[in-house]
Amino acid sequence: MSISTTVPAPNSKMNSESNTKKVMLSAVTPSNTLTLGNYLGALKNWVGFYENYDCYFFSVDLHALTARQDPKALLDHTLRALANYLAAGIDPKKAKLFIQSHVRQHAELSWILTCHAYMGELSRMTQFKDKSSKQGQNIGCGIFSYPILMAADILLYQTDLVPVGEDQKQHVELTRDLALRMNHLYDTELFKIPEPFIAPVGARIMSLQNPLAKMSKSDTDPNASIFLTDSNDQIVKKFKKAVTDSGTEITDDPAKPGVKNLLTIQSAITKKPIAELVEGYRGKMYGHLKLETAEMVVAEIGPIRDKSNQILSEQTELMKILREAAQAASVQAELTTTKVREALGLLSPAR
Ligand code: ATP
Ligand code: LTN
Repeated sequence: MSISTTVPAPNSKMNSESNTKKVMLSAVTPSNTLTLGNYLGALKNWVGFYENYDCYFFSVDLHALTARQDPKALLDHTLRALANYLAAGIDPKKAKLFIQSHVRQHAELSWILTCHAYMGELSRMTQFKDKSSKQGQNIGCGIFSYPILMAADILLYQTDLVPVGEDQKQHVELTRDLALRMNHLYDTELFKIPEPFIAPVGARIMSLQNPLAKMSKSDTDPNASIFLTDSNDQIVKKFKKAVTDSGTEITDDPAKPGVKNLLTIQSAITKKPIAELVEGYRGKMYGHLKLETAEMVVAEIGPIRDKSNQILSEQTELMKILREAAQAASVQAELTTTKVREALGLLSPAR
């Protein structure tokens, strides 16, 4: 499979047959407040090149149910994620921003795909292995079939490109396998075969407390992750406490994962190559690196936090955006599900 690490050339953004824009789609699970990892690995890339695509960006509330959620917190996180998308720079006139459960076809297609997926392929998903090992004896079925719902999200809209962080590559590969299987079984092009877009830098931001583990919004150590709700002071404090490595020299060395993580964060924000950043730190101490990284992060995500709070305080406008986008997304979703129902011998209901 070819993995895009550069944005496709402008002339490839059109579907040649229909002369319409290609489709870009992505989502974040509202299992907690979004982190700097979600921002640099996902959101920042969406913002970077969404304007030339027909875009679907949503908050996957049904995915969040794979772990027990406090209902009020789930609602807050679902809306805050969408406010973050807007605050990060996505124009709701140019992209559809909505809540997954508002488009019922996601759940419907997910069931149909479930009946075409294999236990073996799902048990090989590394995220399933990681997450199920933390759930003790009663492992939820949702955590097992989670990638199928993600495949439904993607395939419903005949998606071309899926910008995600490194950890989601395997799920997009499974999506491709399911799409190819269905197209072959029913001898018709039910689904487009999507490609992941993994940014060359920032696709895997590590925990500030354990630079060998991914920064994750469900990490129980509050100092491990920078949240998009953190105050400027909290951001600076967390970076000051960040685990670095033995030694004093600032180099791009796999044996210094803590230092490398801070350089990666800077590189993802400034777009400067890590080698150039390292040059600028010659003769400087880890303390400089931590403080300057904190300042860059404050400058990058501080305005997004403030704008998100403002959007959430005027919820009528947000609700209008979500309602209209869900209606528009439902039209495309229904076209795909009707095609699938016909191919499988399911009678579509009269509308
Ligand atoms: P959870 O802790 O609930 O599993 P998460 O923080 O891992 O959540 P997801 O909702 O699974 O985040 O991911 C949303 C998007 O952010 C995906 O595209 C994912 O690849 C990306 N992403 C998540 N964590 C990171 C990270 N540490 N670095 C870069 N990208 C990330
Ligand atoms: N599983 C993804 C979130 C997700 C997603 C999607 C990402 C759900 N549906 C569709 C891209 C496209 C995750 O990051 N945990």
